[in-house]
Amino acid sequence: MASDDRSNDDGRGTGVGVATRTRTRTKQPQPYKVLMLNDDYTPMEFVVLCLQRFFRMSLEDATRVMLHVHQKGVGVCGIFSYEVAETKVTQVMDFARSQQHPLQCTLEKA
Ligand code: TYC
Repeated sequence: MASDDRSNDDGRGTGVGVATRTRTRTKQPQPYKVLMLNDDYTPMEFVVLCLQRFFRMSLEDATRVMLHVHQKGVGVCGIFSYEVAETKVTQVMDFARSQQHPLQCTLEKA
């Protein structure tokens, strides 16, 4: 019917409509936490640099997260899709290994 707001009739009397309805039951991607683990050897400055470089943290936020990990043993760097989380873990681990630091970074379901 022409007066129905939900009609997709093109209004030009052609009887032609456009299919605009789409399914809304899409699934959100499962989020993943990237975790930084404490160790006794990696310099604090290096951890702060990683948090700034790979997680785009300010110096203040990076220092706060690094100290949390240093004191509690583990801390969250951020929450991402699986693909992004895995990329961040690889970037941190590759950089740490290249500088011969034993820093460990991992991911888990949020
Ligand atoms: N515990 C390290 C030190 O005393 C610092 C450190 C912090 C290492 C956080 C790893 O994820 C880490 N030098």
